[in-house]
Amino acid sequence: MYGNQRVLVLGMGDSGLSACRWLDAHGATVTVADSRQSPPQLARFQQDMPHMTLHLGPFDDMIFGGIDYAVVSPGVPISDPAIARAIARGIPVIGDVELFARWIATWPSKVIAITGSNGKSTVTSMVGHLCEKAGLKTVVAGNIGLPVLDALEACEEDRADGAGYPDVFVLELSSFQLETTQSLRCESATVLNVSEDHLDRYDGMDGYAAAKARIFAHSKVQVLNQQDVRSLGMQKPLQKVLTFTLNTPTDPNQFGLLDQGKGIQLAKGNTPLFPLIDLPLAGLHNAANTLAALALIDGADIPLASVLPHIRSFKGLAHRVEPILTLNGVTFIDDSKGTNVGATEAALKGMTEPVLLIAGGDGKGQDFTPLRDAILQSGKAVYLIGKDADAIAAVLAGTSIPLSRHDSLEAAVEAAWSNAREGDVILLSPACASLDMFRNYAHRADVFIEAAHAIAARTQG
Ligand code: UMA
Ligand code: ADP
Repeated sequence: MYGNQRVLVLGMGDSGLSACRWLDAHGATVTVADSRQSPPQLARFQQDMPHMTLHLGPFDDMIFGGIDYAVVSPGVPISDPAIARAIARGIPVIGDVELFARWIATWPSKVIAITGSNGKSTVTSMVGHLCEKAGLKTVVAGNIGLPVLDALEACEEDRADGAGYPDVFVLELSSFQLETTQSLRCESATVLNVSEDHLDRYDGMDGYAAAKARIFAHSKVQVLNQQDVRSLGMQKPLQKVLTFTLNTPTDPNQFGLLDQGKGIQLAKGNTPLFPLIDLPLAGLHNAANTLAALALIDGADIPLASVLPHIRSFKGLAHRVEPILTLNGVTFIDDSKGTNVGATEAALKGMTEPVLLIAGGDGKGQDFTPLRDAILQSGKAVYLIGKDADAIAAVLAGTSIPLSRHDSLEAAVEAAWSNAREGDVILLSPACASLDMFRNYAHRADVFIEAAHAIAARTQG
């Protein structure tokens, strides 16, 4: 398929490794570059693809010599000077999702695509769960963790074994991936919400939102958040639109919450679909996520009746407002995936108990101001860690909320525990990326959980 093509893969993380494997398996001549001296998948790459040339260190013009196009990893900004010069010279620079989109262009499979600042992974896995349980051959991939080209390779192996095409691909796409995607055709797609994130990579919110809006370039049905100005503003003329809201639906194409006197129901227009009280995931933001998931499924022409019975069995994902343990009436909650202000606001708003909040890390250029009201509403004290601890402290200046700074997450957990009283919650919801102190958000969660268990062992032992 790619015979005679000379391709440069930029980045040797999960996406880069999958692109190398895929292109190599389908006949391309591949070279690789990573701007670091020791990229994460180096050992694996050297073992699996010893025949490929690898350049390490800052990108330069040389690496683009003689190539037909470059496949850039999502973590690599296309504004990198050497990449920008290559684009200016007319060298195509695409991402792994674009390679995926071109390959499946003639397949009968439906694509449902999800982006947004928060809730992407929850909605993606919920849609995947519902489709799978409804009996559809379903593949979930993308930013959620499985690179799309690894998913595609598995599909090709299945097809070779006679298994046929998937019925549906459910893709979580980041703004980074969307920047380098042009031809993805979706049955239905959504931008769940837009709040500040990744402002270390974009000039401002407009650029960040514009990257997300690219998901609608060739989408048959748009699913928009009626309560999010930027999402709603992405409506394209003449395109079929379904919306979702936490208010009463005002038109037949709106998913929302309906109260007809027999308990609040998730509904489409006037049609009740599912009792709110039976949702397995806590927090109103998860009701919004479920409404979005149902709208995406409906928009993809999959009968809602086939998925509704399976909402109850969706258990949610780890590290998203996940209770870990309760000790002497104090509950430790892990929201390590709360990596931006919008997520931490949602977590705080969902709490009815007094909260001892552990926050901080790499703020990625965000404005922390919206945290002030959310913390004033349910916060009892704040324990700050990481690079941007001072920036969070600054937005709480002048409030009576006690603040302290800590050199480690373990020390913050200990301090929170020593101030906690029965009925309190100790919530890790950092509003920041973890990379200044941890390998990733899961590592940060592990440290929090271990610290909670250590306190429990000591207290109970
Ligand atoms: N990097 C360099 N130089 C390089 C290449 C990468 O410094 O030459 C750095 C990047 O700046 C980044 C890190 O390496 O900090 C990883 O980048 P990558 O593109 O190699 O990442 P992958 O391992 O391929 O993982 C990517 C997504 N990561 C990013 O977009 C940063 C994963 O999403 C995704 O699961 C995976 O592809 C499969 O599709 C993670 C993520 O954090 C979960 N996404 C961001 C988010 O959700 O907010 C966008
Ligand atoms: P993403 O993949 O977009 O990062 P996740 O589903 O992994 O989203 O959730 C990330 C964080 O955002 C978690 O802290 C979660 O509790 C919170 N969250 C989930 N859905 C929403 C939403 N609709 N609005 C605000 N915050 C949300």
